[in-house]
Amino acid sequence: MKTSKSDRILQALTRFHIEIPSWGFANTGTRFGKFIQAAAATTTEEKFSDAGQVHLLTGVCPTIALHVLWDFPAGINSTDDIQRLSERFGVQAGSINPNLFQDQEYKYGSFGNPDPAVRKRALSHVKDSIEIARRLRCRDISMWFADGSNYPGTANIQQRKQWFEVSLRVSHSELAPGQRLLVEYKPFEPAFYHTDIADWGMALHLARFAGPQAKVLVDTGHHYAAQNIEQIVAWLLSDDMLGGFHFNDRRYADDDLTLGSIDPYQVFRIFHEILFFESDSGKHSDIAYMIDQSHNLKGKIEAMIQTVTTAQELFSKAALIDHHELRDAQEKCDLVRAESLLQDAFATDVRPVIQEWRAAKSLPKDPMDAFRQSGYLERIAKQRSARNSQSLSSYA
Ligand code: RM4
Ligand code: MN
Ligand code: MN
Repeated sequence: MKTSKSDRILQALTRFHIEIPSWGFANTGTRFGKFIQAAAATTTEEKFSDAGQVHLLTGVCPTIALHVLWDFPAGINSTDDIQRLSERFGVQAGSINPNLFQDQEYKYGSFGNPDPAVRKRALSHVKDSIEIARRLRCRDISMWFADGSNYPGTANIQQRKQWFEVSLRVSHSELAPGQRLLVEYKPFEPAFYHTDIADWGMALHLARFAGPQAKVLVDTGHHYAAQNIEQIVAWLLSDDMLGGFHFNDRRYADDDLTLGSIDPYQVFRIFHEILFFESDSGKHSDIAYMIDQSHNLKGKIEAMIQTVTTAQELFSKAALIDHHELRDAQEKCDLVRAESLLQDAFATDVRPVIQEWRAAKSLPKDPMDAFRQSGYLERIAKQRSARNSQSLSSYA
């Protein structure tokens, strides 16, 4: 590979970080049940420990996304514990995710619930989440709502839109300077007739309504099957409204599969739009790259390492595209030349350069192999198996 090409890769790698989700290390399942893994994390401490391993071996995951209900059992009073875990395991608290979907009160919605007492409760949970984020010096509060309805006529869609507008604006007013409210959208599931924030247009509207520190969060699994996600990314970037990603892959719905396992070209095209935007505009995009996956069958830490290395590879490939030449081909409507620039970059094997970069940073050249050699998995499986065997294996 030419030096100029490997330089582009090395430059891209230097800036690439990705956040891992605490819930990705715990037992998760489908609506038909959970398959328990002996090594799954059973406590927040274990989630931090596993995240620490991923960061230790890859060097690019300095933060962990936390879910308030699952990781802060004492709410705001859990922040000191989290701080201690951060110091002990070498990973900082990252995005803070309020949980507005699990409690019984939220059966008919949170911000969209017809009962004002439930809406108030949801808002107060968001305020607590913002305070948690402030205490831990976390920038982003990621808002995902399960709100919606299952049958036509059962929910007042317009009224609920207004409730969302008001509650998000109030939430925004609680933010400290520099903090951000990220609004996630999802077209269906758990609700199957309507979802209150169903697509990026609705999320964009609500983020704008909430205030200048609110941005849109794109979860790659939250689209209809044929949606052109990179176009959404390009539009949000041009309006300075793209806050971050929840990366995962999918074949059918919100499958939460490993990034790039089904369609790596899709992820590559997303990264390309981001890098092309930067070179076109001269602006540096300030996007939180986060993983939102749940591995029911794969080993959780292995799946996370696989995701992180795939993300690095696809980001590096996208960095190979010569933007100057691409613009020229686009202007001349030289279609095949333009398209080939993407295809050639995608086809390039960037792994040797990534290995070189790892070696220069005293990281293992092959993080997966290093993990398998480390004995960590065997150790935690032994320590955790008794606790995991008592875990519920069914949702019913
Ligand atoms: C949702 C959504 C959220 C995540 C929950 C657990 O489908 O992707 O981001 O927090 O799952
Ligand atoms: Mn998500
Ligand atoms: Mn999801």
